[in-house]
Formats: sequence, C-alpha cells, structure tokens
Amino acid sequence: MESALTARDRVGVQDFVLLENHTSEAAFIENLRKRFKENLIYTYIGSVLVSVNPYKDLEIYTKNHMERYRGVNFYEVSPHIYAVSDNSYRSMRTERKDQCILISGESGAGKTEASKKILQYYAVTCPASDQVETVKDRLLQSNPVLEAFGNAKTLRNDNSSRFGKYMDIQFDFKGAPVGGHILNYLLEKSRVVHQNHGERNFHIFYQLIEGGEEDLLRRLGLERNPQQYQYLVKGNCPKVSSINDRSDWKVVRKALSVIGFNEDEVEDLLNIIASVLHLGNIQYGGEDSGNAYITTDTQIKYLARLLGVDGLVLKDALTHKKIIAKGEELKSPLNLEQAASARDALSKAVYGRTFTWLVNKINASLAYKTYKNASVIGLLDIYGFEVFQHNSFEQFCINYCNEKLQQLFIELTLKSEQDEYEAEGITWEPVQYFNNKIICDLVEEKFKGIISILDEECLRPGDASDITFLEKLENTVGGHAHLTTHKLADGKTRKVMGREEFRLLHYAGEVNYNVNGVLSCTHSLCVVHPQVMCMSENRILTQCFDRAELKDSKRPETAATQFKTSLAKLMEILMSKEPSYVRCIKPNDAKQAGRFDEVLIRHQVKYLGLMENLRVRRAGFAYRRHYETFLQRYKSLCPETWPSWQGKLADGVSTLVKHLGYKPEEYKLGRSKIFIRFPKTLFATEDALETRKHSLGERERESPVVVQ
Ligand code: AD9
Ligand code: MG
Repeated sequence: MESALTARDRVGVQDFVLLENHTSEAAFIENLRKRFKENLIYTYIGSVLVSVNPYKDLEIYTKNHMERYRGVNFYEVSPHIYAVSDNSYRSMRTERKDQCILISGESGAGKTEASKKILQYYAVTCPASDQVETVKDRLLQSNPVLEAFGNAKTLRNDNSSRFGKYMDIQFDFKGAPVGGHILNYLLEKSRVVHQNHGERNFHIFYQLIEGGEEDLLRRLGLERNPQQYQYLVKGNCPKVSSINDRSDWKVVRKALSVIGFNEDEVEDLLNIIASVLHLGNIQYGGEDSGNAYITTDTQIKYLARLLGVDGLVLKDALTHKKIIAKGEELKSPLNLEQAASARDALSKAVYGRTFTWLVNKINASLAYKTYKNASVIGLLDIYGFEVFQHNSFEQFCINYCNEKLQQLFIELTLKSEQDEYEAEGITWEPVQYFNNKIICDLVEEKFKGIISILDEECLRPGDASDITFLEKLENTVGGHAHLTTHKLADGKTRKVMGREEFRLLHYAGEVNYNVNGVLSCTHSLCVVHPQVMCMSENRILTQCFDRAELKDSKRPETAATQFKTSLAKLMEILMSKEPSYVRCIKPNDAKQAGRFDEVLIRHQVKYLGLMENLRVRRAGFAYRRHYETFLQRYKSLCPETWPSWQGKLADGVSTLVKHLGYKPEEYKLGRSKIFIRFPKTLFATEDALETRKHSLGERERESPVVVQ
C-alpha cells in the first residue's frame, strides 16, 4: 500500500510527541486548532488517539477510507479511528490477546459516534459468512434500539447516552465477528419522571407518539401529542430540529425485528412504555397532610389493561406503603407528596428494569455459543467527567467511574511502557505522576469510604437522613486532603459551600456534591411495587420483578454499592485486555461546526490528562519501531540497505542510522525494536524520505514505499 500521507495531513504535527515544545499547553492547543481548521480531527499522543468533534459530516468514513487503513501500520497513514480499530484487530489476531478500546470525553464529545465507527469498520472489513452477516446486522442494529431507550436530548447533546456501555465483540479463529455481549451501567432513571428545561425524556416515548400507527396508539390509549403527558412536558421541548422521531420509530421497529424480538415481545415492550406515560398522568386528591387518593381513574383503567394487573390492587399500591418488620407486614396510607413520589418511583423502577431486560434480550440474540474460544475486542463508551451547577448522586457515580478509569489509564500506560523497556532490555528512568488511588480509596474503602458511610446511613433504621450522612462524612473523613465540607476545623463555616454539600477534589478538578435526596436515590424500592409487578401478566415485567426477590429477607444492596461492584468487575475485565485509548474533545458548547472554543478545550485537555499522557510518552523514548518496519520504510536513504539488506535486521538498522548520522544518545537498539528518544530525530528522517521521494519523482511511483 502506498504511503497515504499528503501535505495536508501534515498540518501541525500528527503526533503530539513531535511538538517542539511538548510541555507547553498552549502549543498543544495550537496544534489541535491548526488541524481542526483543516478538518483534521484526529491526532495521536503516541498510540492514544485524540479526536475533536467536527459537528459536521466529513468524507472520511467511506469504504475507501476503511480499505486504506486495513492491515496498515499506525504511523504510515494519517491518524484515524480506523487506524486504532485496525491496530486492535491485528494485535488480537497476531498476538492472540484480547483487546479493549476505551473511549472517553465529556458529553457531546463524540464517544458514541466513535464507537459506532469502530463497529462499522469491523462489520465492513472483517471476513464474512452467512452466519456472520446475521451477527454483524444484529451488532449494528443493537445501537438504534439501545439509543431509543437509553439516549435523550440534553442541553449538551441532542443524542446523549444516559447510560454507560461496555460491549464485547467476539471473533472466531478466522477473525470473523461471531457474537457480542453488552454490559450497561447506571441508566439515568430520574429522567423518566423529570427533565430540566430544554431537555427531553428518552427518545422512545416521542418516537412512539409521533411514529406509532393509529390503531397501535388507540390500543395503548395514547394521543399523538407529547404535550398531553406529564412525563414529557417538564423540559418544554417536545421537538428537536436534529431529530426526526417519526422516521426513527421506523428504524427502531425494524431493528427490533432484526435483533429477533417477536411480535408478542414488542407488544409487551410497548405496553410498558405506554404504561409509564399513563403512570405519569395519575393525579392525586387530598389534603397536604391527609391521605392521598387517586382522581384519574381512566389512567388506572389503561394501566390495569396494559400491565395485566388488578386496578384496585394497583390503586392501593399507589396510595399506600408496606413495610415488613419482624416478618409482619404493616400497611399505612401515603400523603400527597409521598404518593406522588411512590408513583414516580414505580415509573423509574419499571423503566429501569425494562431497560436491563432489553439489554439481556439483545445479549441473548448476540450470544456466541462457543464463547470460550472467541477472541474479544471490547468497546467502552461511558459518561465523561461531569460538573454542573448542581451535582447529585448521579454525578458522584459518574465522576467516581472516571476516577477509576483514570487510575486504570495511568497504571496501564506506565506499566506497558515499563514492560516494553524491560522486554527489550532497555534501561529507563521511571516517571513521577499523580496517582489518584487516594481519591478512589476515599470513595470505595471499606468502613471509611464515602460509599460505605452512605450504605450505613441508608440501611440504618430510625432518624437517618441526608444531613446525618453528611455529618457522618465530616466525622469520619473530614480531615481528608481530597474532601471538604462547609465545616472548618475551628468550628467556623465555609461561605462558598452550601450546608448540604461536600466537595471532592477529583484528579480533574473540584466538584461540590449536594446530598439532598441522596438517601432516597440509593435506597431500593419499598416492597409494594415488586409485589404488584410480580402479579403482572406482562411477560417482560414478570421477568423483571421476580417473586424470589420478595422472599429474600436479606437487606437489599444499595444502588451505590451495586455501582461500585459493577465498576470493580469492569476494571477486572479491562485489566485483562490490552487497551487502546480514544480521547474525545468537544470543540464548543453550541454544537456548531468550525468553532474552536479555546477555554472549553483547555479545560478538557486538562481533565483528560493529555499533557500528563504526553509527558509520560516523552519521558522515555518518543518512538519505537520493529526493526523490519523501520528498515522497510527508510532503507532507501542508505546505499548499503537499498534496495534490500541481507544480514540481520538489527545490523541493517544500525548501519542505516549510523549513515543517517544518529548520535548514540538519540537512540537505543533493543531486542526487536529501535527506540528513538527525540521526535526531531525521526522527523528529520521523515523529511529526508520526503525529499528523496520528490527528487525521484516518477521513479518513486514505480517503487512505492511498501508498508506491512
Ligand atoms: V454523551 O456523553 O453520550 O452525551 P457523546 O457520546 O460523547 O456524548 P456523541 O457521540 O453522541 O457524543 O456525539 C454528539 C454529536 O456530535 C453527534 O450526534 C454528531 O452530531 C456529532 N459528532 C460526533 N462525532 C462526530 C464525527 N466523527 N463526525 C461528525 C460527529 N459528527
Ligand atoms: Mg454517547
């Protein structure tokens, strides 16, 4: 394959390690800016891909582009998401090691688009057969379904993923994709019942209302007007210019059948979606302090039919709570506020569990029978670090997740560098870096960690409240270097912080978390809901609400602990694989093409740890190449190695670099690779190659640089 680099590709440097002034953040950003203006959205830091969202369709994802990257070495073509995809694929094939590609960045930075591009690359370039075609289709079609149920319009992104996703793509011994498996993390269930101004509920609700056929809507008792539904009006944003709910509905219906949902399952699924809307329209009467009663019987009628439950039992469940104490069931009426929150809790539980059911169902359809023999490439598309004006339990979990991923990143990047030098017999100086383990420990340590303290308060009977949790936090970890509350050591209070907040100093910066509602967020449902839902005739709900759960006398795990456990499992999965990284950057908050907001970008460069990443990469040897690849590329620059070298590869490389005038401190020869310390050395060699190509003109075309 001919070297595909053109003069345009060389705007700025295509690998940040080649920057003259590599410690300067300004130089880093200037390089990003220069390339972004030329629509060069991808740049490397060594093998890490930095990607800036162009907010416009670029002609760089065609089949021709895919072909250009297939089987080609990283540095021979311009940086691209396909290069990362191909590199992982080839490592998986040649080294027989499972891979993972970790995609990070803030909301709207392009993570989900990147993961879709990777999946498409494999679908197009990997070997195929009839059975494989079905799997490829299902893998691709799982996206519109998961996005319909798990994505929503937010202020930051019209198609924001409101859940974290890790997807394994499984390949057989021929390298064909034969299966997949998805793990989902922390769906933002609060969106089902409430949306901020300018935001929407999950796409599926609008798709059903806008796109659903007349008789379907009639059967579900729905009107073709989102404004009729309390759960859809909170954000005052029923329509989004970049979204066509009606055509998306068709896409989703088709995707459901490709994945293998039968008509009964689709019917049950839509019954649930409609039920959530009816639940939202349930209204209560009664005095503030008195017992609440339901005033909207039509909704109960629809709900009873769609969910296959007894209307009276449902009414009872929506106005009473049951507590099991010492084996006895106690039932007491709810007041207005409690009843409304019981209704919303039921909606969130039904939607959340249905989403998990959906993921399980997709997994069943992607299941590869002889999974144990498959090689795997995992894709992680998970929420980036979030800092809002008001940060709640959800932001706490999201940022904790990012803290863990950063830890993994530091450990693996440094570890792999170190391992490589060791394997090649090269000595090097270890690099100092900030290890954020201290923050991870603060969150997750047994007994003394924030989650443990939260659990304790959640499960403690009596007067436990959001504020007692905060007090306990102050008493237990108040002196920690990374945690502050409004109380100062001398008993005075900190003005800048609210009474209901605690502040964590994350690796990426400070975030104030409000504890208001944290206990109810982490609590599991009170027993009424599972009891009613277990009686449902809806076949999905009977799977989601298991009767066994009612009998289980153990205290349920809190949401925080569940999240911690699932993250620990994720870390284990990722640790067992060879990672590649895609760091996504959002260029502006207006979702506009061509706008490069420096302040916003500087902030992301900081919390993505890109400068630190570059420092680590530069501290050792900026470049390393297998002898064979190096020789193949540059052999024409030395008469003794051109047109071919007959001796040992290492000797050939040694002869070549001596001829090029490399000084001994500029490089080292390892067991199978040459290590070059300074980028400028390689840069000069690249320039020499370029000059030679130009001077050879036509002849060069006859004898192209062959890259393996
Ligand atoms: V969130 O954390 O899920 O809210 P993401 O996933 O990081 O976020 P997403 O991939 O959804 O962001 O990208 C946001 C929008 O940017 C997309 O809907 C596209 O309109 C746009 N985008 C992102 N990447 C590209 C790209 N490579 N080319 C063109 C892009 N447009
Ligand atoms: Mg996303």
